[in-house]
Amino acid sequence: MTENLFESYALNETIKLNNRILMAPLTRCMADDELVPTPAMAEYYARRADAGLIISEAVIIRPDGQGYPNTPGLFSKAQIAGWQKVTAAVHKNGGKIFAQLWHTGRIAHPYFYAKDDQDAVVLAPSAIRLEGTVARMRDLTYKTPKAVTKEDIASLVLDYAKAAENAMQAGFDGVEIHGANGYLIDQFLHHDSNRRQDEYGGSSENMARFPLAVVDAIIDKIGADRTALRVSPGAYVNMAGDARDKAVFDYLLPELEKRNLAFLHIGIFDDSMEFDYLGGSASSYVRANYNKTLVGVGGYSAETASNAIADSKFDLIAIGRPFIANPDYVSKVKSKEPLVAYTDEMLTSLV
Ligand code: FNR
Ligand code: 8K6
Repeated sequence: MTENLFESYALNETIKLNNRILMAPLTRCMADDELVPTPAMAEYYARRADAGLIISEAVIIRPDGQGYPNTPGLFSKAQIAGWQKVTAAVHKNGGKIFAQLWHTGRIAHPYFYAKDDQDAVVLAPSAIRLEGTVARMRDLTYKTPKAVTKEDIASLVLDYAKAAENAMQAGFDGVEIHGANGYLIDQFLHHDSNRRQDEYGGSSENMARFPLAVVDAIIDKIGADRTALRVSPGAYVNMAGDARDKAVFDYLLPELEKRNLAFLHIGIFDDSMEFDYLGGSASSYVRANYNKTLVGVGGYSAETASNAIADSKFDLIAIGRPFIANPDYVSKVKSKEPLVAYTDEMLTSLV
């Protein structure tokens, strides 16, 4: 039984989805050296246009947000023009696509944006380095970031809003703010990475201040009906968990609910993971504290997703790795054809 996945779903008055299956954001590191999306990327997304909604791979809002090679941007004219081709190709095939807006914070590396500048900084809420090296570039060790000043914060908020405007100019149907997976916005929301003592740290309200400022600035530019957010209340990547984090999300979720976002999306690789301090899985915790459209994700098959939606665990499902392996995921599920299994080797080419 997977019929409920093929019901249409209105996010709001503006955006109606043909089905409940979202393509999850999937970084592919295939943009050109100016971080412009290529024609091959337009074809890759167009092949997946029968998803109810595609969420693009994470797109950096400005150069110092880059933490991996060849991740696309949305801050130059050429990047906007490149994305126009992607969105046109998806729309031509009857699909919808949101841009995922990204700044990696302390996961950024100057190698990507300031190769010759020894003094180039990495920005984060606090000057706390993540142990380890950049995925795919193991000789690059993470740097100790600079704790952002209030001026840095103001400029980041402006640049998020500008990137959202650029996304609209590029023809996207909306944006999903990447507030998950231990990147900049998430770094403010967890005690492991936010040790600030000013109005951006310490209390739950202070730790949520920058994330909410970004949300509000984007809503102001493009409207709440086209604005979504991904969050990771359970720290599971690029971050250590802290029982005090729950209070931050207890405060954040009702604040988000007031803002009438298009949807809220969980950031997790495996939703069967339980977090002691959340009292269960990330999705069950968010569902209990947030009453609007929720997107589940993380290790679901069409069948388990359909059951979870039937049980009201969330409203929409995002599918990641199976969509890499099966461009025709939606039609295969609908016609009950077998799926190709995902393998990491598939990341080396865009199919
Ligand atoms: C991801 N994921 C991810 N998440 C995100 O918010 N932005 C991103 O750009 C990426 N990039 C990315 C690349 C690759 C290669 C993988 C495998 C994953 C996480 C992704 O959206 C999703 O949450 C997980 O893949 C879990 O869903 P599945 O794959 O079990 O359906
Ligand atoms: C949490 C989202 C992370 C986005 C990072 C992008 C880097 C991609 C790495 C994915 C890991 C999969 C395994 C690597 C196989 C390499 C084959 C080239």
